Order: sequence, then structure tokens, then C-alpha cells
Amino acid sequence: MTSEVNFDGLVGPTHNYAGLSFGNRASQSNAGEAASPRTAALQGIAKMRRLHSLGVKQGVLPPPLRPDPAVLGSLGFEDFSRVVETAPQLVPVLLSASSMWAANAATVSPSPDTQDGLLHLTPANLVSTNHRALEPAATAQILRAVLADSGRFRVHDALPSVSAFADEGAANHGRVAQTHGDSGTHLFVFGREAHEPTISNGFPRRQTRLAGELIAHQHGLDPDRTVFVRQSAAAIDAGAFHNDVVSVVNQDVLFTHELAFDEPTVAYERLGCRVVEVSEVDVPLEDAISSYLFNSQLVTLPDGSMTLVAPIETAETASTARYLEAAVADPDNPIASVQTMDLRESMRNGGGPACLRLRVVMTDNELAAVAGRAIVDDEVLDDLEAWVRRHYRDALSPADLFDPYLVAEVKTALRELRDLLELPDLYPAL
Ligand code: SUG
Repeated sequence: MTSEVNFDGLVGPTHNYAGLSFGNRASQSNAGEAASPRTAALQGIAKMRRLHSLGVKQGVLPPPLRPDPAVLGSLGFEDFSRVVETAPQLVPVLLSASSMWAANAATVSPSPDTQDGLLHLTPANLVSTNHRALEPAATAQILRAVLADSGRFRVHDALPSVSAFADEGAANHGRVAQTHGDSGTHLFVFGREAHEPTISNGFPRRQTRLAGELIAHQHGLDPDRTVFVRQSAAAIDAGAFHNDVVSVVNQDVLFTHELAFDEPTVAYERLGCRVVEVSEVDVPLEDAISSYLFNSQLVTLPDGSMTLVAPIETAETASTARYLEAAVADPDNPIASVQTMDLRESMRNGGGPACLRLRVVMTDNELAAVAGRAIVDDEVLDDLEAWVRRHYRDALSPADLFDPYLVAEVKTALRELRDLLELPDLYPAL
């Protein structure tokens, strides 16, 4: 059997609102507020538990060590306290917990689609934002610790960190397949060509077409089964800094806002899938982006029906609440049910349910080869919850990032997490 596993990024102990992401409206508008790492992590674990209880396979990707000792070294610092004293503007950048948004961890090509029959992953270089550009090496290390079986999994290095190869991972990628086990068609969404500027007037275009083309080639995908589509300028400039803010694919269904793509009809035809298109009249782009309707997880349940795991904000926004009520009542709409989740801590930094997870389609043998306790059940989730309650602060303001005890607390917590998850190779520097 083949199934889709949702690997969620576990929120790290330094979760905070530093306003680091230009073009991400939530990150900008909540800058400077106090965050609650504990609440954020518990909200994330509650989502994993909901998916698991629905019968959907669930995995976890642990947070990287922050600050990253290799990054500190490359900046010429032996000790983080020197950064605090001499380069305070780098403190939020070096302590960001942004790897929690696992949709940006990597692009994934499952084994039915690749030439060599391996499951391929390429960590995203995330070069478009300073704080996220520091993630890829640690992400590769974590993916290699979790997917250690080199006879089945191939974790590449990220593309070089230059603007022409700007890559944001699975957040701009979708896989269309009749069932998860069938071979798929890969949708690569880009905001610009490699030679075009990142910003013309509006917000940054974080993904190039070239990055997707290189990854498709690296993974050995069939060129006839890859589709490259430009994200609409309207969507990016309204705040859809990743395509997964305005559309989502599950199996043979594309759930999308009508303004998501530059040439939507061409895209739909090339994908050849069922399209559930939501009009601007029914849900204005503005509402779609503030509620994160399309940043929901569209998942197939064991009975074959599809459910939408949506942020609670979709129930609080009139147009999206109305849309979802009608969708569930409509027998022709594949969304048969909706689960709303409170993920406000992550949402306030621009991360909804779909941002928090990396989808990996796996055969049973691949699933069995996942290392340690990274495939979770209630017992692992209970252990993670207790671990969060032991180690995470209830509140963290930007000023608290300068607290000399914070870094020591992170180290103690992550050492314990490594043992809890039985993943000895997670943090070579610890
Ligand atoms: O890259 N926010 C993330 C949110 C990522 C959401 N992911 C997807 N849509 N798949 C980003 O903009 C904010 C951090 C801060 O401001 O402190 C941040 O990095």
C-alpha cells in the first residue's frame, strides 16, 4: 500500500514575532508582539493528533538547534553572547523558529514518479528571506536523520543560495495523482523567471521557474509529467507569498482561488485534474489571504472521502464560512467535511495548517524504514506534549530573545527531544 504521510514541523522553543518576512502580511502586522512558544507547540501537536485520530498517517520533523553553531561560525562568532553585544540586529534572525513551516522544508518526489525508484527530497534554499536562508543545512541534517535509509531515500543538498535558484520547497509544488500510489503529475508554481527581479513594485517573488526545473531534473521526474505555472502578480501582491496560500492539491483535486495563477485555464488543462475554483465574488482574495482558506490541508480519509483541515479563521470570516458550508452540502464538491483548528500562534506569523506540514507519499516499506519515533502515535504525541510543557516558555517577546538563559534552555530541551524521538543523529553539534 502507498499512503500520504504529513510530517509536521514541531514548533521550536524560540517561536516569536520578529516581523522578518516582507510580503507576509501576518508577520509584518504582528511584529514586536509577545508570542507563546508553549501554546504554539501545543496547537501544532493538537493538529497532529487530530490528523492521526482521523486515520491519516502523521510524522514529525524536530526543530533545528537555534542559534545554529555552523552559521555562527561562518559569521565569525564563537559565542552567541558576542552577537548579542556586537550585532543585536542579528539576534532575531539567528533565533527564528521559522523551520516550523515544514511545507518550506523541501520539495518531495515519491518513488512511483522517479527514474531510479527512490524517494527524492531537495531542501529549499529559502534564499529570499535572511532568517529562512539559514535553514537548509540543518533541514538536510534532520531529513537525513529521519529518512536515513539510503537504499530508499535520497536527500539532496539545497540548490545554491543565489537569487536565480530561489526555492521555497513544497509550498509552491503540488502532485496530482488519481490515488497516492499512482504515478503523479508535478505542478511547479513560480513567481518569476531567474533573470527577473525579485521585486518590481509589490512584494517579493520568492520562487523561480529555474529552481523547479532543476529539482524536477535532479529527482528524475518524467518531463511529460511536469507542469510549470506562473503565480499571478495579483495574488503575490495581495500577500500570497507562497502559492499554498491560494491553492492546494490532493490526489486528482485542485482547490484554488480563481486569481491564484497567471493563466488559470492553461494550468487546469495541463494538469488534467478536477478543479474546484473559488471565485472572487464568493471569496475575495483579501478574505482568502486573511483567513487562509486555501492553506488548509485537503486530505483523504480511510473511507475515501476528502476532509479540509482548515484554520479557525475560516469559520470567523463571513465569506469563507459561507463558502465552506455550501461546499460540504454540495454533493459535487469533493470537500465532504471540514475540521477547523486553532493555530493562531503560527497564523500570526503567516503559517496555517498546510504550512506546518510536509507531505511525503510513501509505500509501506518506506514508511517502515522511517527512523526512530518520527512516525507518531498517541504515545509519541503524549511524550511530545509533556516535553513541551517541561521546557517551553509561556511567553517570549522580542526583548526576551536577548535573555542569556534562553539559549541554554534550548540546548537542554533539544538534547532531551533527540532521546525522546530516538534520533541520535539529529544534532551533531549537541
Ligand atoms: O516564510 N513566516 C514564514 C511563514 C511561512 C508559511 N509557509 C507557507 N506558506 N508554506 C515565511 O514568511 C515569519 C517570521 C517572523 O516574522 O518572525 C516567517 O518566517
